[in-house]
Amino acid sequence: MVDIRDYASPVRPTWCTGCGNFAIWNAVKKALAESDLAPYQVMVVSGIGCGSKLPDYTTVNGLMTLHGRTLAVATGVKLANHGMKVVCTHGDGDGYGEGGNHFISAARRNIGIVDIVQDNRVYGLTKGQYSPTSPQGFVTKTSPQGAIEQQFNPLAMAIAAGATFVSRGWSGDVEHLAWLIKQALAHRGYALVDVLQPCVTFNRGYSYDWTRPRVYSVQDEPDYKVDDKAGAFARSLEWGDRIPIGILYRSEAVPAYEEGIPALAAGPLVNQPLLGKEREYYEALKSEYV
Ligand SMILES: Cc1ncc(C[n+]2csc(CCOP(=O)(O)OP(=O)(O)O)c2C)c(N)n1
Ligand code: SF4
Ligand SMILES: [Mg+2]
Repeated sequence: MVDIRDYASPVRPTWCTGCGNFAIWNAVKKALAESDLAPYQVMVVSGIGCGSKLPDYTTVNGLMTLHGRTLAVATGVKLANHGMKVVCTHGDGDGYGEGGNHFISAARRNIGIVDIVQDNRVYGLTKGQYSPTSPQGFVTKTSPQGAIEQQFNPLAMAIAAGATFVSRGWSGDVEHLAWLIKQALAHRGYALVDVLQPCVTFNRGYSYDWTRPRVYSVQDEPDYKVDDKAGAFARSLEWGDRIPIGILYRSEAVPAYEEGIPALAAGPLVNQPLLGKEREYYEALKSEYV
């Protein structure tokens, strides 16, 4: 039986006191342990940003990549070893800004990745520039007259792009978030977990006190149909006094990308014998370095 302490690392986080990343970190570890996944069975891929430091603080296979390239690298990891649970933890700037095209591609491919986006609606690490999910009019040092662009809606985009698991959690409720991540881990294909996360240093507008009275779980709504795509899309547009969290959309009808690749039918690539040129290349490298 896996215990949450199996994921404990002696490395202490450098996040600001009160940062929502602490709750996300705890929810990730809790969900992995409760899914009975041992650290060696999981790869956590991140980018560059405050939230992207999560694998550093967790005893797990971890890979910090380039800003915006988290999903691209995670796709490679999944194809090299689809027996592994691949989890991404990265910010809204990383996932929806520079990584925006990878987000759409992962959703439409339905590749088996759990994509946890630490959505503080700001560039935290680089000290507070507006991000795609910042509201219009958001005043920062680089937008003194307020951000001009419209706020990006990741849930609506994910549904439109063909994602089969679209959800939102928030870092003020670790129990609910851990449950959500567990559901995402059990999903076949791409699973988005957008997490509303206060950045207490650079985005004070979205505080815990602002968010708490607004969020409600769609799973608590009578008659909510999680497989109703049009209904989920309509719900994803809700923002303001009422903000839906929970699993907005889930479909098990679409096979995962890795299930459709003939070369993977014989098992994960890492377990398959090397053939032809690849074998020669491997032998040459081995004789040089081993
Ligand atoms: C290719 C590249 N572009 C830009 C940067 C600069 N940069 C580093 S982190 C970051 C934004 C971080 O914001 P987000 O992804 O939302 O993460 P947060 O810090 O808010 O958790 C940027 C623009 C970089 N390091 N590399
Ligand atoms: S700057 Fe914001 S996101 Fe980064 S650690 Fe501090 S509170 Fe968290
Ligand atoms: Mg951010």
